[in-house]
Amino acid sequence: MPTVPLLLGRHQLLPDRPRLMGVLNVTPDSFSDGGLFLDAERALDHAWAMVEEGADLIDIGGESTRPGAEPVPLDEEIRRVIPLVETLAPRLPVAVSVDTSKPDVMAAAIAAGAGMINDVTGLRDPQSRAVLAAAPTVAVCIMHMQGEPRSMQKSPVYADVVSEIRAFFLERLACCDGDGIDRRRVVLDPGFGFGKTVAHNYVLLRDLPELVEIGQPVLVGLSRKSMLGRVTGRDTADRLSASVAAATLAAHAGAHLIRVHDVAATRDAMAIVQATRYGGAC
Ligand code: HH2
Repeated sequence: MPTVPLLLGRHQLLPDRPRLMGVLNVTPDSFSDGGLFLDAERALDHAWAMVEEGADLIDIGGESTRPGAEPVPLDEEIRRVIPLVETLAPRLPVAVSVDTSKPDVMAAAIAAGAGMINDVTGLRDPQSRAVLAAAPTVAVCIMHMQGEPRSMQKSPVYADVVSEIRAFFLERLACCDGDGIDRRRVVLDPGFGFGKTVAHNYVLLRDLPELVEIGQPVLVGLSRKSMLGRVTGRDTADRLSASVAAATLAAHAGAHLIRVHDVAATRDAMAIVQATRYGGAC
């Protein structure tokens, strides 16, 4: 497990307990909260509410990555995301992360005060790596995805999903080293639901400690995902218990950052993990 705090611009996160990343999607088409926060006032209120509920950082996304999603043009993504970052980053007591794969959005987000870039394409674009290399206090999440959102769920195939993702992470870390992105800024995410079958996702959740062993902070996003619906038979709006259960398993397996839509409900579960795994607060 990492021993140094994760630097996120003017904020930092100690690796002493599982941390919650609250999701704020300002999109019309996200799979579970699409259209809810398109109105700027509602988006701001929701960000503040998640902080009050215990979020340790807020992840703002302007482009849905659900299976089959269409890409969003650059100017539209900037229009959705950047004014919110400009308003929230200087005022919130926690860091703002921006969920984007476009280097121009990354650069604008960093200029507006974002402390973290969350790239579901794993910094595969050299221009994105150049943006991050020029921003040494900003953290970056490198997520694994097989294929791209439009087609990723068609027929994902792995010989061994855990060792292939582990190898991908090691290759990405070496690439960051080569491009001047300090490893201490890099968070790794196996990308639940991104080019994986339901069976792959559960193997990854079970064997998460093998990825935690790499020694980087690990982020997971399981909240409301279809892998939970497939096992429980529940629709997206009715996956709270399953989401909290999955977050608990991931945190107990050593994940440091848990990306969730339901901060309040997950926070108590994290306190139990903290007491069990990290010996905190008792
Ligand atoms: N999942 C989603 C989006 N971004 N980023 C990381 N690092 N890890 C994830 O698992 C992850 C992510 C999908 O969830 P959501 O944002 O709710 O939906 P959509 O992509 O439809 O906006």
